[in-house]
Amino acid sequence: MNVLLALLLIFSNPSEKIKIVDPWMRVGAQGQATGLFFKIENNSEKADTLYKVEFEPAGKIEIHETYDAGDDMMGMREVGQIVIPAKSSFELKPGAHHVMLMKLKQDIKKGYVGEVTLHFKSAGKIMIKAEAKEMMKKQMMEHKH
Ligand SMILES: [Cu+2]
Repeated sequence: MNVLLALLLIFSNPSEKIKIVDPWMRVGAQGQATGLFFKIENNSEKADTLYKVEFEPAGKIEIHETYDAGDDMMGMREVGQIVIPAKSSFELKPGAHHVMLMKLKQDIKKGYVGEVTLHFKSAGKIMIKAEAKEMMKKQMMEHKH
């Protein structure tokens, strides 16, 4: 067990300057838009920037932030990029920053696994697989038996 743990640490840590944790997307219908979420861990000594996302089934992709539009309304607006400072992490999640997958060319159904390419200024291209899930607020309920 200790050996295994040590091996895991060796293989997972130092080389991965940028690590993507728990990627997922919300289900969506053809022609509509949906959200892509994940946590970015920057283990390097310098800041890095996520500036572009590619996902073939989306006709248009933007990086969004959510803001308080007053009157209990939430708005979304495009931000060109996300900067992750050195030795820190940044979480994209519902109600906050997210990747907007727009003009979907197909339905994204529950259980679908999408291949997404993230572009970072320093770390370059990182490929991830994001599974489609139905709703946002009960990620914590996944561990039920
Ligand atoms: Cu959005």
